[in-house]
Amino acid sequence: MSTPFWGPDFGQLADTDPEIAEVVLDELARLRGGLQLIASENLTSPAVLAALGSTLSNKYAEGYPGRRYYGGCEVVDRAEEIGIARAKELFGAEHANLQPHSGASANFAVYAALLNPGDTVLAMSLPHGGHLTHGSKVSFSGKWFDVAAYGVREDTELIDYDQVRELARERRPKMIICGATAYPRLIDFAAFRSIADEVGAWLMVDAAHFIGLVAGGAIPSPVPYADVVSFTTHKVLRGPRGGMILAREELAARIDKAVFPFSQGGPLMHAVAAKAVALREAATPAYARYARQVIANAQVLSGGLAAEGIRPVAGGTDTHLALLDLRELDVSGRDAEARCGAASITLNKNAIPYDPQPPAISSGIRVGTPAVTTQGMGEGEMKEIAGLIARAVRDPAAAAEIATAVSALVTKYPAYPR
Ligand code: DSN
Repeated sequence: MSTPFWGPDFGQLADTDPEIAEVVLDELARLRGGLQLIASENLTSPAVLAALGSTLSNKYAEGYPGRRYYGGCEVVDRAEEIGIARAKELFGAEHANLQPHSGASANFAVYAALLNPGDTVLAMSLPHGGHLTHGSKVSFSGKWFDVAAYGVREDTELIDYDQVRELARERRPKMIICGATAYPRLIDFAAFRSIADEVGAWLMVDAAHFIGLVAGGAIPSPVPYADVVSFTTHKVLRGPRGGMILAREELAARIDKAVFPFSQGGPLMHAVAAKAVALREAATPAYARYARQVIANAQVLSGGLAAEGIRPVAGGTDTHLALLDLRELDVSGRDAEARCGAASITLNKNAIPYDPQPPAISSGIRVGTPAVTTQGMGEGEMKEIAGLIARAVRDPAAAAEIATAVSALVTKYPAYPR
């Protein structure tokens, strides 16, 4: 490098703004001090953080590489071109757009590219594991589009593909969405493709939760089946907070125009560069091992909780997350989340399919292994964690004792080792 890197300097932050410096340090201490089991979170690498905390944040770069509305974009163009090339290669995609600020922004752009307000969309219902942007009335998707919702079968808790086909025949959606936030099993993309083809619908796969497992070759890819694949970059994929869209070449211009200028302004070029870094990391053999270990860990954690009398929804997991039904224990998801929090275990309450409780209380919890696997934990630690979760949920009085055991674990497998 011809010039010195002007990167994150914590001393300057501490001098300029001690209040925010304290927040940053406290959050690092929180990450290091407990178990992070939120299935949609991970611990991104120092290299990704360095790109995020760089001077690329300064640049206005509306448009795309070589076609910008501002001068001086020749350097940031390189970051986006490198990132696009890496995304296309890693996922075998014909087109990639790295500019969406988030998963919701990416999904908004896909709707904008392929649909008009009032068009019909068929997507998984939120209470059965879908996402707000898949047709919830409180999001643009449910307010501006006509949404038909499929779910999981009550007996198997697996996606009811017969229901998907029947609803598609009856409602003739213009777009079908698959992908979920709380579905632990693999999705049959070929079945969705066949249903979409039968009714002439676009197939959008929201791969936010599992794209990191796809990147590591640990589960099948939706790319050969979908017209468009949207995702966030910060979950298993372990990149910066943000979104991305992959598409067939014939949809490239529509997707790009829907991101900018239709729904976003200037791209966050520091985030685009950080996404490129994450894609490079995800193309390594070490990352492929990581992705496989994330699943192995989730399976042991889910099995360990089952052995403790906590029922895994859908009988277990093929992915990075498990959804647990707490009704046998007579503890709500809300109380379980609080009890685990008191024991330094961070996880979230979650609706289970056919949940008798409202979402703010819920009957389940969701656990995921991306972060603890990044910390180097394996199956042995997952067995121990299953026991700690079960005890924390059952016995609020044991919180301090459990927190001591958690502290021993995270001292051995630290987040962001010093
Ligand atoms: N908030 C994410 C999750 O936790 O699954 C989805 O957007």
